[in-house]
Amino acid sequence: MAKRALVTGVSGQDGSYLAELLLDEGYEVYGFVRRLSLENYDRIEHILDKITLVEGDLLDEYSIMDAVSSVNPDEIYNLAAQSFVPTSFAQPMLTAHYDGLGPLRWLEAIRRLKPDTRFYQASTSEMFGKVREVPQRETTPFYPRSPYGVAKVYAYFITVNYRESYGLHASNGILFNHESPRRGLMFVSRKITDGVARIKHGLDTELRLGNLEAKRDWGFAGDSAKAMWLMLQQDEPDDYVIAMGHEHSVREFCEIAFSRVGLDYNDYVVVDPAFYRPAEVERLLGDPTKAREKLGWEDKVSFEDMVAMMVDADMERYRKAARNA
Ligand code: NAP
Ligand code: F7E
Repeated sequence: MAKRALVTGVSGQDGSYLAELLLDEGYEVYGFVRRLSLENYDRIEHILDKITLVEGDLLDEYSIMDAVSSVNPDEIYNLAAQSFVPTSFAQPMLTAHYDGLGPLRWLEAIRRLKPDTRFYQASTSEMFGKVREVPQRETTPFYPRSPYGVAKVYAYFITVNYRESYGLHASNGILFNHESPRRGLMFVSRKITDGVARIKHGLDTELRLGNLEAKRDWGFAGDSAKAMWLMLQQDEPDDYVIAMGHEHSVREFCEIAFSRVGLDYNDYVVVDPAFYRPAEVERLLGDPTKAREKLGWEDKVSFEDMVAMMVDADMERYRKAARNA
Protein backbone atom coordinates (compact mmCIF):
# COMPACT_ATOMS: atom_id res chain seq x y z
CA MET A 1 0.00 0.00 0.00
CA ALA A 2 1.26 3.51 -0.83
CA LYS A 3 2.63 5.52 2.10
CA ARG A 4 0.74 8.71 2.99
CA ALA A 5 2.62 11.96 3.52
CA LEU A 6 1.15 15.23 4.78
CA VAL A 7 3.13 18.34 3.79
CA THR A 8 2.44 21.64 5.53
CA GLY A 9 3.58 24.69 3.54
CA VAL A 10 2.96 22.77 0.31
CA SER A 11 2.24 26.04 -1.55
CA GLY A 12 5.70 27.38 -0.58
CA GLN A 13 9.06 26.94 -2.28
CA ASP A 14 10.18 23.84 -0.37
CA GLY A 15 6.74 22.27 -0.14
CA SER A 16 6.42 22.25 -3.92
CA TYR A 17 9.76 20.46 -4.44
CA LEU A 18 9.06 18.00 -1.64
CA ALA A 19 5.57 17.17 -2.98
CA GLU A 20 7.10 16.42 -6.40
CA LEU A 21 9.70 14.14 -4.83
CA LEU A 22 7.12 12.28 -2.71
CA LEU A 23 4.91 11.69 -5.75
CA ASP A 24 7.94 10.30 -7.60
CA GLU A 25 8.55 7.99 -4.64
CA GLY A 26 4.99 6.66 -4.95
CA TYR A 27 3.40 8.38 -1.94
CA GLU A 28 -0.17 9.56 -1.58
CA VAL A 29 0.51 13.25 -0.97
CA TYR A 30 -1.69 15.54 1.12
CA GLY A 31 -1.01 19.28 1.35
CA PHE A 32 -2.06 21.35 4.36
CA VAL A 33 -3.13 24.81 3.12
CA ARG A 34 -4.71 27.84 4.73
CA ARG A 35 -7.66 29.70 3.28
CA LEU A 36 -6.62 32.86 1.43
CA SER A 37 -8.86 35.39 -0.30
CA LEU A 38 -7.08 34.45 -3.53
CA GLU A 39 -5.56 30.97 -4.00
CA ASN A 40 -1.80 30.97 -4.50
CA TYR A 41 -1.08 27.55 -5.94
CA ASP A 42 1.30 28.73 -8.69
CA ARG A 43 4.16 26.56 -7.45
CA ILE A 44 2.04 23.38 -7.32
CA GLU A 45 -0.24 24.03 -10.30
CA HIS A 46 1.43 21.23 -12.28
CA ILE A 47 0.72 18.61 -9.58
CA LEU A 48 -2.62 19.84 -8.21
CA ASP A 49 -4.46 16.92 -9.83
CA LYS A 50 -2.12 14.44 -8.10
CA ILE A 51 -2.28 15.72 -4.51
CA THR A 52 -5.12 16.25 -2.03
CA LEU A 53 -5.42 19.57 -0.24
CA VAL A 54 -6.57 19.72 3.37
CA GLU A 55 -7.56 23.11 4.77
CA GLY A 56 -6.32 24.37 8.13
CA ASP A 57 -3.97 26.81 9.82
CA LEU A 58 -0.91 26.56 12.04
CA LEU A 59 -2.78 28.68 14.60
CA ASP A 60 -5.72 26.32 14.82
CA GLU A 61 -5.07 23.10 16.73
CA TYR A 62 -8.49 21.66 15.85
CA SER A 63 -7.77 21.87 12.13
CA ILE A 64 -4.38 20.25 12.79
CA MET A 65 -5.96 17.40 14.77
CA ASP A 66 -8.60 16.95 12.07
CA ALA A 67 -5.87 16.76 9.43
CA VAL A 68 -4.01 14.06 11.37
CA SER A 69 -7.16 11.99 11.94
CA SER A 70 -8.53 12.32 8.42
CA VAL A 71 -5.27 11.75 6.52
CA ASN A 72 -3.84 9.17 8.96
CA PRO A 73 -0.35 9.98 7.65
CA ASP A 74 2.78 7.84 7.85
CA GLU A 75 4.92 10.97 7.60
CA ILE A 76 4.34 14.67 8.32
CA TYR A 77 6.69 17.31 6.97
CA ASN A 78 6.13 20.59 8.81
CA LEU A 79 7.39 23.25 6.38
CA ALA A 80 4.71 25.89 7.00
CA ALA A 81 6.02 29.03 8.68
CA GLN A 82 6.32 32.79 8.59
CA SER A 83 9.69 32.44 6.90
CA PHE A 84 10.84 36.01 6.20
CA VAL A 85 13.29 37.34 8.82
CA PRO A 86 12.44 41.10 8.46
CA THR A 87 8.71 40.35 8.95
CA SER A 88 9.60 38.60 12.20
CA PHE A 89 10.93 41.93 13.55
CA ALA A 90 7.72 43.69 12.46
CA GLN A 91 5.39 40.87 13.62
CA PRO A 92 7.22 39.01 16.40
CA MET A 93 4.10 37.70 18.14
CA LEU A 94 2.64 36.25 14.97
CA THR A 95 6.00 34.68 14.13
CA ALA A 96 6.22 33.07 17.57
CA HIS A 97 2.71 31.63 17.21
CA TYR A 98 3.31 30.26 13.70
CA ASP A 99 6.93 29.15 13.94
CA GLY A 100 7.24 28.28 17.65
CA LEU A 101 3.84 26.97 18.71
CA GLY A 102 2.79 25.70 15.26
CA PRO A 103 5.19 22.74 15.42
CA LEU A 104 4.09 22.00 19.01
CA ARG A 105 0.50 21.69 17.79
CA TRP A 106 1.59 19.07 15.23
CA LEU A 107 3.64 17.14 17.80
CA GLU A 108 0.76 17.15 20.29
CA ALA A 109 -1.69 15.97 17.61
CA ILE A 110 0.69 13.16 16.65
CA ARG A 111 1.24 12.14 20.27
CA ARG A 112 -2.48 12.00 20.99
CA LEU A 113 -3.80 10.59 17.71
CA LYS A 114 -1.13 8.68 15.78
CA PRO A 115 2.17 8.34 17.65
CA ASP A 116 3.79 6.16 14.98
CA THR A 117 3.71 9.09 12.48
CA ARG A 118 7.20 10.24 11.51
CA PHE A 119 7.68 14.00 11.86
CA TYR A 120 10.05 16.40 10.09
CA GLN A 121 10.55 19.92 11.49
CA ALA A 122 11.92 22.63 9.18
CA SER A 123 14.67 24.00 11.40
CA THR A 124 17.13 26.58 10.16
CA SER A 125 20.68 27.89 10.16
CA GLU A 126 19.18 31.17 11.49
CA MET A 127 19.29 29.44 14.90
CA PHE A 128 23.11 29.78 14.78
CA GLY A 129 22.77 33.56 14.24
CA LYS A 130 25.78 35.19 15.85
CA VAL A 131 27.84 32.11 15.20
CA ARG A 132 29.70 30.41 18.05
CA GLU A 133 31.96 28.38 15.74
CA VAL A 134 32.80 28.12 12.05
CA PRO A 135 31.63 25.99 10.32
CA GLN A 136 28.38 25.27 12.14
CA ARG A 137 27.51 21.65 12.82
CA GLU A 138 24.84 19.75 14.80
CA THR A 139 26.71 20.38 18.08
CA THR A 140 27.22 24.15 17.60
CA PRO A 141 25.34 26.19 20.26
CA PHE A 142 22.52 28.42 19.02
CA TYR A 143 22.51 32.24 19.24
CA PRO A 144 19.52 33.44 17.20
CA ARG A 145 19.45 37.10 16.07
CA SER A 146 15.80 37.60 15.13
CA PRO A 147 12.33 36.75 16.46
CA TYR A 148 12.23 34.23 13.59
CA GLY A 149 15.41 32.52 14.80
CA VAL A 150 14.23 32.52 18.41
CA ALA A 151 10.86 30.95 17.50
CA LYS A 152 12.66 28.29 15.45
CA VAL A 153 14.92 27.45 18.42
CA TYR A 154 11.79 26.76 20.48
CA ALA A 155 10.45 24.55 17.68
CA TYR A 156 13.78 22.73 17.44
CA PHE A 157 13.90 21.89 21.13
CA ILE A 158 10.22 20.97 21.44
CA THR A 159 10.80 18.50 18.61
CA VAL A 160 13.80 17.02 20.45
CA ASN A 161 11.77 17.00 23.66
CA TYR A 162 8.84 15.06 22.17
CA ARG A 163 11.30 12.59 20.68
CA GLU A 164 12.99 12.04 24.03
CA SER A 165 9.85 12.21 26.22
CA TYR A 166 7.38 10.23 24.14
CA GLY A 167 9.57 8.24 21.75
CA LEU A 168 8.21 10.00 18.64
CA HIS A 169 10.12 9.59 15.38
CA ALA A 170 10.71 13.35 15.15
CA SER A 171 13.71 14.90 13.35
CA ASN A 172 15.05 18.40 12.73
CA GLY A 173 16.60 19.36 9.42
CA ILE A 174 18.84 22.34 10.16
CA LEU A 175 18.81 23.73 6.66
CA PHE A 176 21.03 26.53 5.43
CA ASN A 177 19.65 28.97 2.83
CA HIS A 178 18.35 27.22 -0.26
CA GLU A 179 16.96 28.92 -3.32
CA SER A 180 15.37 28.26 -6.70
CA PRO A 181 13.32 29.95 -9.40
CA ARG A 182 10.34 29.32 -7.05
CA ARG A 183 11.84 31.41 -4.22
CA GLY A 184 9.72 34.29 -2.90
CA LEU A 185 10.60 37.65 -4.46
CA MET A 186 11.48 39.29 -1.12
CA PHE A 187 14.45 37.01 -0.36
CA VAL A 188 17.75 38.44 -1.48
CA SER A 189 18.59 35.73 -4.05
CA ARG A 190 15.35 36.09 -5.98
CA LYS A 191 15.25 39.86 -5.47
CA ILE A 192 18.61 39.98 -7.25
CA THR A 193 17.75 37.60 -10.11
CA ASP A 194 14.39 39.28 -10.67
CA GLY A 195 16.12 42.68 -10.53
CA VAL A 196 18.69 41.57 -13.10
CA ALA A 197 15.92 40.46 -15.46
CA ARG A 198 13.92 43.67 -14.96
CA ILE A 199 17.00 45.83 -15.64
CA LYS A 200 17.96 43.80 -18.70
CA HIS A 201 14.41 44.18 -20.06
CA GLY A 202 14.47 47.94 -19.46
CA LEU A 203 11.84 47.83 -16.69
CA ASP A 204 14.14 49.17 -13.97
CA THR A 205 17.36 51.17 -13.84
CA GLU A 206 18.65 50.16 -10.39
CA LEU A 207 18.41 47.51 -7.68
CA ARG A 208 18.27 48.66 -4.05
CA LEU A 209 19.74 46.21 -1.54
CA GLY A 210 20.89 46.18 2.09
CA ASN A 211 24.04 44.58 3.52
CA LEU A 212 26.16 43.35 0.59
CA GLU A 213 28.81 41.83 2.88
CA ALA A 214 26.50 39.27 4.55
CA LYS A 215 27.59 35.73 3.73
CA ARG A 216 25.42 32.67 3.29
CA ASP A 217 25.91 28.99 2.45
CA TRP A 218 23.43 28.93 -0.44
CA GLY A 219 22.17 25.67 -1.95
CA PHE A 220 19.40 24.51 -4.29
CA ALA A 221 15.91 23.85 -2.83
CA GLY A 222 15.41 20.66 -4.87
CA ASP A 223 18.50 19.15 -3.21
CA SER A 224 17.22 20.18 0.23
CA ALA A 225 13.88 18.39 -0.30
CA LYS A 226 15.76 15.13 -0.84
CA ALA A 227 17.48 15.55 2.53
CA MET A 228 14.12 16.04 4.31
CA TRP A 229 12.78 12.81 2.86
CA LEU A 230 15.96 10.86 3.66
CA MET A 231 15.73 11.91 7.34
CA LEU A 232 12.32 10.26 7.72
CA GLN A 233 13.52 7.04 6.04
CA GLN A 234 16.06 6.37 8.83
CA ASP A 235 15.31 3.78 11.54
CA GLU A 236 16.19 6.32 14.23
CA PRO A 237 15.12 9.99 14.30
CA ASP A 238 17.92 12.55 14.55
CA ASP A 239 18.94 16.13 13.67
CA TYR A 240 21.03 17.03 10.64
CA VAL A 241 22.76 20.10 9.19
CA ILE A 242 22.05 20.42 5.46
CA ALA A 243 24.45 22.82 3.74
CA MET A 244 26.88 23.06 0.83
CA GLY A 245 29.94 23.82 2.96
CA HIS A 246 30.77 26.98 0.94
CA GLU A 247 30.04 30.60 1.78
CA HIS A 248 29.41 33.49 -0.61
CA SER A 249 28.57 37.13 0.02
CA VAL A 250 25.50 38.96 -1.27
CA ARG A 251 28.00 41.02 -3.30
CA GLU A 252 29.34 37.84 -4.99
CA PHE A 253 25.75 36.75 -5.71
CA CYS A 254 25.18 40.10 -7.46
CA GLU A 255 28.42 39.82 -9.41
CA ILE A 256 27.55 36.38 -10.82
CA ALA A 257 23.88 37.18 -11.48
CA PHE A 258 24.54 40.45 -13.36
CA SER A 259 27.42 38.99 -15.34
CA ARG A 260 25.13 36.16 -16.52
CA VAL A 261 23.40 38.75 -18.74
CA GLY A 262 26.55 40.72 -19.55
CA LEU A 263 26.08 43.51 -16.97
CA ASP A 264 28.34 44.88 -14.20
CA TYR A 265 26.49 44.97 -10.86
CA ASN A 266 28.48 48.09 -9.84
CA ASP A 267 26.49 50.07 -12.40
CA TYR A 268 23.07 49.14 -10.95
CA VAL A 269 23.19 48.08 -7.29
CA VAL A 270 22.45 50.85 -4.79
CA VAL A 271 22.95 50.21 -1.08
CA ASP A 272 19.86 51.34 0.84
CA PRO A 273 19.95 51.29 4.66
CA ALA A 274 16.17 50.69 4.61
CA PHE A 275 17.03 47.04 3.97
CA TYR A 276 19.37 46.68 6.96
CA ARG A 277 18.06 44.59 9.86
CA PRO A 278 17.92 45.52 13.56
CA ALA A 279 20.38 42.65 14.16
CA GLU A 280 22.18 40.95 11.29
CA VAL A 281 23.40 37.39 10.81
CA GLU A 282 26.72 38.29 9.23
CA ARG A 283 27.98 34.90 8.23
CA LEU A 284 26.70 31.33 7.97
CA LEU A 285 28.71 28.31 6.86
CA GLY A 286 27.51 24.75 7.45
CA ASP A 287 29.30 21.43 7.81
CA PRO A 288 27.10 18.74 6.21
CA THR A 289 29.43 15.82 7.05
CA LYS A 290 26.87 13.98 9.23
CA ALA A 291 24.16 14.17 6.53
CA ARG A 292 26.61 13.01 3.87
CA GLU A 293 27.84 10.08 5.94
CA LYS A 294 24.62 8.92 7.63
CA LEU A 295 21.95 9.84 5.07
CA GLY A 296 24.09 9.50 1.95
CA TRP A 297 22.82 12.99 1.04
CA GLU A 298 24.67 14.99 -1.58
CA ASP A 299 24.05 18.29 -3.32
CA LYS A 300 23.66 18.09 -7.08
CA VAL A 301 23.47 21.78 -8.10
CA SER A 302 26.45 24.10 -7.48
CA PHE A 303 26.02 27.68 -6.25
CA GLU A 304 27.04 29.12 -9.64
CA ASP A 305 24.65 26.82 -11.54
CA MET A 306 21.82 27.72 -9.20
CA VAL A 307 22.34 31.46 -9.71
CA ALA A 308 22.42 30.90 -13.48
CA MET A 309 19.23 28.79 -13.29
CA MET A 310 17.44 31.55 -11.37
CA VAL A 311 18.58 34.37 -13.68
CA ASP A 312 17.62 32.35 -16.76
CA ALA A 313 14.17 31.58 -15.34
CA ASP A 314 13.48 35.24 -14.51
CA MET A 315 14.76 36.37 -17.91
CA GLU A 316 12.41 33.89 -19.59
CA ARG A 317 9.46 35.05 -17.46
CA TYR A 318 9.90 38.68 -18.59
CA ARG A 319 10.54 37.59 -22.19
CA LYS A 320 7.21 35.70 -22.17
CA ALA A 321 5.39 38.64 -20.57
CA ALA A 322 6.77 40.96 -23.26
CA ARG A 323 5.69 38.53 -26.01
CA ASN A 324 2.17 38.28 -24.56
CA ALA A 325 1.81 42.03 -24.03
P1 NAP B 1 7.92 29.81 2.02
O1 NAP B 1 8.14 29.73 0.55
O2 NAP B 1 7.76 31.13 2.66
O3 NAP B 1 6.62 28.92 2.35
C1 NAP B 1 5.99 28.98 3.58
C2 NAP B 1 4.73 28.13 3.54
O4 NAP B 1 4.10 28.18 4.83
C3 NAP B 1 3.69 28.61 2.51
O5 NAP B 1 3.11 27.49 1.91
C4 NAP B 1 2.66 29.31 3.41
O6 NAP B 1 1.37 29.31 2.89
C5 NAP B 1 2.71 28.40 4.64
N1 NAP B 1 2.12 29.05 5.81
C6 NAP B 1 2.54 30.21 6.39
N2 NAP B 1 1.77 30.49 7.46
C7 NAP B 1 0.87 29.50 7.56
C8 NAP B 1 -0.19 29.23 8.46
N3 NAP B 1 -0.47 30.05 9.48
N4 NAP B 1 -0.93 28.10 8.29
C9 NAP B 1 -0.67 27.27 7.27
N5 NAP B 1 0.33 27.47 6.37
C10 NAP B 1 1.09 28.58 6.51
O7 NAP B 1 9.09 29.06 2.81
P2 NAP B 1 10.17 27.99 2.27
O8 NAP B 1 11.37 28.72 1.79
O9 NAP B 1 9.51 26.99 1.40
O10 NAP B 1 10.61 27.32 3.65
C11 NAP B 1 9.95 26.16 4.13
C12 NAP B 1 10.27 25.99 5.61
O11 NAP B 1 11.67 25.83 5.80
C13 NAP B 1 9.88 27.17 6.49
O12 NAP B 1 9.48 26.63 7.75
C14 NAP B 1 11.16 27.96 6.66
O13 NAP B 1 11.13 28.69 7.85
C15 NAP B 1 12.17 26.83 6.68
N6 NAP B 1 13.51 27.12 6.18
C16 NAP B 1 13.67 27.66 4.94
C17 NAP B 1 14.95 27.86 4.47
C18 NAP B 1 15.20 28.42 3.09
O14 NAP B 1 16.34 28.84 2.83
N7 NAP B 1 14.22 28.40 2.20
C19 NAP B 1 16.08 27.48 5.25
C20 NAP B 1 15.85 26.91 6.50
C21 NAP B 1 14.56 26.71 6.95
P3 NAP B 1 0.83 30.52 1.92
O15 NAP B 1 1.22 30.07 0.54
O16 NAP B 1 -0.61 30.49 2.20
O17 NAP B 1 1.51 31.77 2.34
O1 F7E C 1 18.72 37.43 3.41
C1 F7E C 1 21.01 40.30 3.15
C2 F7E C 1 20.28 40.10 4.47
O2 F7E C 1 16.23 37.44 3.29
C3 F7E C 1 20.02 36.92 3.24
C4 F7E C 1 14.96 32.40 4.97
O3 F7E C 1 14.63 31.39 4.04
O4 F7E C 1 17.24 31.69 5.03
C5 F7E C 1 16.40 32.81 4.77
O5 F7E C 1 16.69 33.86 5.69
C6 F7E C 1 21.03 38.00 3.55
C7 F7E C 1 20.78 38.73 4.88
O6 F7E C 1 17.48 35.28 3.81
C8 F7E C 1 18.94 42.47 1.14
O7 F7E C 1 20.59 41.16 5.37
C9 F7E C 1 21.01 42.36 1.72
O8 F7E C 1 21.99 38.85 5.57
O9 F7E C 1 17.54 36.17 1.54
P1 F7E C 1 17.41 36.60 2.93
P2 F7E C 1 17.78 35.00 5.36
O10 F7E C 1 17.44 36.15 6.22
O11 F7E C 1 19.14 34.42 5.46
C10 F7E C 1 17.14 31.14 6.35
C11 F7E C 1 18.05 29.95 6.43
C12 F7E C 1 15.74 30.87 6.76
O12 F7E C 1 15.47 29.97 7.55
C13 F7E C 1 14.72 31.89 6.38
O13 F7E C 1 13.41 31.32 6.42
O14 F7E C 1 20.94 39.01 2.54
N1 F7E C 1 20.38 41.28 2.27
N2 F7E C 1 20.16 43.08 1.02
C14 F7E C 1 19.09 41.33 1.93
N3 F7E C 1 18.07 40.51 2.19
C15 F7E C 1 16.85 40.81 1.67
N4 F7E C 1 15.82 39.97 1.90
N5 F7E C 1 16.66 41.92 0.90
C16 F7E C 1 17.67 42.80 0.60
O15 F7E C 1 17.48 43.80 -0.09
